[in-house]
Amino acid sequence: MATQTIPLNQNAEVNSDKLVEMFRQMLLIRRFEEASEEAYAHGQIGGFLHLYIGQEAVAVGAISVLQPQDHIITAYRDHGHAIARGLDTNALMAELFGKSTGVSHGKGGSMHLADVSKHFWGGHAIVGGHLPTAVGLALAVQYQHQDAVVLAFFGDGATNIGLFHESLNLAAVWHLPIIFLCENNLYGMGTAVSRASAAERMVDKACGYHIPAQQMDGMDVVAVRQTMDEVVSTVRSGSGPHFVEALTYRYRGHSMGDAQRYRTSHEVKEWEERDPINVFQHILIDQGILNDKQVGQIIREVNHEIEVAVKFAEESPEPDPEALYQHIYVED
Ligand SMILES: Cc1ncc(C[n+]2csc(CCOP(=O)(O)OP(=O)(O)O)c2C)c(N)n1
Ligand SMILES: [Mg+2]
Repeated sequence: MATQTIPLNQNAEVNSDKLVEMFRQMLLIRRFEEASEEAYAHGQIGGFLHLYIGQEAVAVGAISVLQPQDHIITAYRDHGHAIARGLDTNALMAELFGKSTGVSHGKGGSMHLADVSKHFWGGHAIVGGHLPTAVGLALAVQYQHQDAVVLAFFGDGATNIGLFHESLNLAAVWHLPIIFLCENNLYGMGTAVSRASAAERMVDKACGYHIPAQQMDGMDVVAVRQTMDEVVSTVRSGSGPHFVEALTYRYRGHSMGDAQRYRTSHEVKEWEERDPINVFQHILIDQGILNDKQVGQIIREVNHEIEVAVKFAEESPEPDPEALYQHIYVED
């Protein structure tokens, strides 16, 4: 592999190893979700399953600039964030299958992936419900003088929830080290942003709280990394909260079984032409960072990792019925 760098800004460059790793992670997320889609169709996964396919560049680019001590929290479309944070794909797939070897012992499922050892605080099903928790994490960072920042992911729909506004307000009042990262994929379930939100640019909602805000191309992993590199450094140096809006798109329905009558297949196709993985693969090949053979090798390795994860999930035991009484709050 040729050693090359792609300039990000005056202070930061990404070397070829990092670029290849970001490519591998996006591919891993895509294959993980394609495999989970198949397992869902076979009845091996139950409940809700919200796929992140199309949005991979956001999680991978943003999380690539974090340090291990930084905190991440997200909503129910959480597979991509968990994989980008380095959670084990065996334990993640087992969680989707509801098995005891899952990251949440099979009790959380797709929407509640978490690993506290990696400062990955989940996976939350209530739209906007995790944002006060994100602010609480940032308050703890400030109070305990941790050398960390909090990165909170949420969708465009969450910005219409009261908790979102309370969270931005307190984060600004307390000058907390938090980055609000809104993934604007143009829809909240079957409702277009233009039909649900008075402000169509999510960044405009941060202005009322005097929080600096910017948009970025969420289909371009290098652009995401560049923006987030600057934002995370600023927040780490004590600037107070920042807001970033990633312009992105989900290729699949909101959840499994969505008939998608609210959008045309032409619209989906247009976004697929800007696919973050395909576009990045071409850039890496054009710049001589990878050749076709090396891309093939990465694809084989990723496919193998996912096959292993599915087998692990299939062969893992169901949780013991006794486990129903563990990890709950009880009063004697
Ligand atoms: C408080 C609350 N209201 C409604 C729902 C039902 N619901 C689940 S996902 C969703 C849409 C949210 O859209 P968005 O925030 O844009 O995230 P995306 O699904 O696009 O990633 C809704 C309304 C919920 N889970 N919680
Ligand atoms: Mg949305």
